[in-house]
Amino acid sequence: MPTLFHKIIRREIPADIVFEDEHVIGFRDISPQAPVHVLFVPKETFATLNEVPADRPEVVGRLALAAAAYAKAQGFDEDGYRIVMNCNGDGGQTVFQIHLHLLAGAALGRFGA
Ligand code: DGP
Repeated sequence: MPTLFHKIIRREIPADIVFEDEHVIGFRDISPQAPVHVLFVPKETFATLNEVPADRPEVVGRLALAAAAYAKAQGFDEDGYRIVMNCNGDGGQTVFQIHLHLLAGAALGRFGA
């Protein structure tokens, strides 16, 4: 089932794309929760983290390392940043193509329920 994010990957709907390589695309979140809020999405389809097979850790690793590379390139590596992945309803996931949020550019508060 194609999601909004598949349409962004295929350039069928616009997005502010800030990162792309063979496996991952990164674009600004439409509803930013921090001064910098970028979503990193694999080009391969997985609805949630639950669907990533145990023998495919690179799917998640690539998202984390893409976020870290972008954060470093933007100068956020020393001050710091947050990466978050929501999974299913209680995790707050609303788009069912796996993605990692990168939040940066401000001191972020602790989070909880
Ligand atoms: P999540 O709740 O973890 O599934 O995060 C989905 C994020 O996707 C949410 O922060 C808002 C963002 N989003 C939803 N629709 C669009 C869109 O059309 N474009 C962009 N750039 N972001 C979107």
